[in-house]
Amino acid sequence: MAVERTLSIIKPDAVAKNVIGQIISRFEDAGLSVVGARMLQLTREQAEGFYAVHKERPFFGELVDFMISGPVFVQVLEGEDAIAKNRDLMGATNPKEADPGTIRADFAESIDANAVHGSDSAENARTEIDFFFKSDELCSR
Ligand code: RTP
Ligand code: MG
Repeated sequence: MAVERTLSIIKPDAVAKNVIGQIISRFEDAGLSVVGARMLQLTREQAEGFYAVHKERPFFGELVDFMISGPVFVQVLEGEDAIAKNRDLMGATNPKEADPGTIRADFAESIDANAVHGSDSAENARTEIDFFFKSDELCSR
């Protein structure tokens, strides 16, 4: 397994619930490290650009409205097999279908307000990390 980086977003619902720290602990306990992070309020243009791959989907409008409904916490996680490991820790997109003990099972309310985003491939991880961070804003251990 290779050391990888992946983009994680703690979405507005989880930020509003004040569980940023609890979610980061899940990542750290699984062997992932935060190598860059910041809190921001996405603009509509940023949210539309970030989720452009979904722009033809019926849920696109709701997804963008939700992602700009409050601040988000964006972070880059680094570690062995980080992309798949993050997806495993997140759980299924719909929290009702997420395995017990996953972040979405424990912190999410609905398929829209589902607590976290995680990159789903190495190529998308690179694109998504570059969307939010300059290289000198990321620091490996
Ligand atoms: P994410 O991109 O946020 O990490 O989530 P994901 O890979 O598990 O799911 P994806 O298919 O990429 O969808 C992105 C987000 O759109 C919302 N969604 N709503 N109503 C629906 O059928 C539906 N499907 C997806 C979710 O909030 C999902 O996280
Ligand atoms: Mg996705």
